[in-house]
Amino acid sequence: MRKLVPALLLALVPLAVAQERTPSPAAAEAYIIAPANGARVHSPVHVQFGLKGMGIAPAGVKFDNTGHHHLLIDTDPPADLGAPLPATEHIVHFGKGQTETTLNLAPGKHTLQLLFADLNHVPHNPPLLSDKITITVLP
Ligand SMILES: [Cu+2]
Repeated sequence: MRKLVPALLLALVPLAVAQERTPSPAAAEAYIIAPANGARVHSPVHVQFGLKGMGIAPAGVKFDNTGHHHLLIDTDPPADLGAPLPATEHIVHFGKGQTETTLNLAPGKHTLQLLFADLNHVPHNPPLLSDKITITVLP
């Protein structure tokens, strides 16, 4: 009986650990087209999303080498990129396949960063994470 327990645990561990992350092509890249890093802008702020080496598909739609954009606003990427991204006011999903948005931001400094993710909102492996930009919203 004693031997059975570790055997069962070993059998279950791979199921619990195996996060299926969608692979991304080596040259794929997400980047912010606009605004430019360091830009001084007025709200509402128009943000344009750039993507190289992959395509856009709506959330929930399985198609090779695709995903949808997520905009990280005033936050760092989650520590665990193997889990679905939460939807919060700081992590905005563009699950319809949008490639731009308009943000209402309070005056002051803000950071923006793009994180591309698959149909299940899980970042690819390796992840497509843009440079983080800082902008200043003028009063
Ligand atoms: Cu998403």
